[in-house]
Amino acid sequence: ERSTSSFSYSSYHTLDEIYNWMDNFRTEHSDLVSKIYIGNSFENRSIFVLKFSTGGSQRPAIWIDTGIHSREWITHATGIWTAKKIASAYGKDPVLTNTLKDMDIFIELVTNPDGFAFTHTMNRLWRKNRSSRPGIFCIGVDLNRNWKSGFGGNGSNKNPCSETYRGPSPQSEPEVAAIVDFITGHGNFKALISIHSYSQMLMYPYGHSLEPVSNQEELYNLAKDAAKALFEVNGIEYLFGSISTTLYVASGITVDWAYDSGIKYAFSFELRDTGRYGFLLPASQIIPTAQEMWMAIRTIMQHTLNN
Ligand code: ING
Ligand code: ZN
Repeated sequence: ERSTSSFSYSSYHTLDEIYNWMDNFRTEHSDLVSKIYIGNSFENRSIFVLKFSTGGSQRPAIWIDTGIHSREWITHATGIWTAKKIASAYGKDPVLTNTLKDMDIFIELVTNPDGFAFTHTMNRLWRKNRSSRPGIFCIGVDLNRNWKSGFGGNGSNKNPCSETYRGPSPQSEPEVAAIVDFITGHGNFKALISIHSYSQMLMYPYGHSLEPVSNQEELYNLAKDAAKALFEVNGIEYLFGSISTTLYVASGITVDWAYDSGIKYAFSFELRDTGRYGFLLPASQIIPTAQEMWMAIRTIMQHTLNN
């Protein structure tokens, strides 16, 4: 395909289709959008982020990642819809337009490309990446347990056969190291939003500890406002609070690393639903899920811009 006009935003897509869409998308919005290569996966697939920028250099930035767990297909789909929304709302929606006047937005749509390809060919419910190491018989590390903050703690597993296997060391996985290098090298990220499914929650650090973060009251109030904005779209309720108190203790996770790296607006979504379809959410729910998530993200963007 040579244009995004034939792309269905209400369907799930393969890796090749998404990568092809990214190329068309940045060509069609070359004034606003660029595609940045940030590294390779374990199986040597290229990893890209889309950058939305109206100029400047190293502007304060907002990060969004989707698909770190490959079976969570609704996250890639909402990420694509969100990218399209940003391009079409620029110049129309004052909140987004003001944000892009001063800040850049980065979206990593396929954070775990090897796992994602595997969900299309071999096992729809594959979660981890596809790394292997000599003498270890199970494949894959949980990319949401491989980060430095709290690495090895409760809610992560040292058994390579576990679904929450943390890997041999922090950032051992190229998919995590690519993000750490990019965000650290950039040096001016203010917000990070890491998208998962399912459970309908909006959460902030910490996951590895029950201890409240220093701006916990601010994050609580922001999550509350964002969940309200989300609810007003379709009447879908999202619980909110810290990860460890709302969901469970989990160590070595993306948002704890972001927070401890100085990114004070670090959030993780668990998108629809609450378990009826779970990871196999019908494609008919992609657009409503994305529309409601957008209003929450917009709330977080606005707060980040104003603080
Ligand atoms: N659940 C997440 C997991 O990695 C989570 C929960 C989200 C923990 C964000 C920490 C941060 O266990 C899913 N569905 O992946
Ligand atoms: Zn997940």
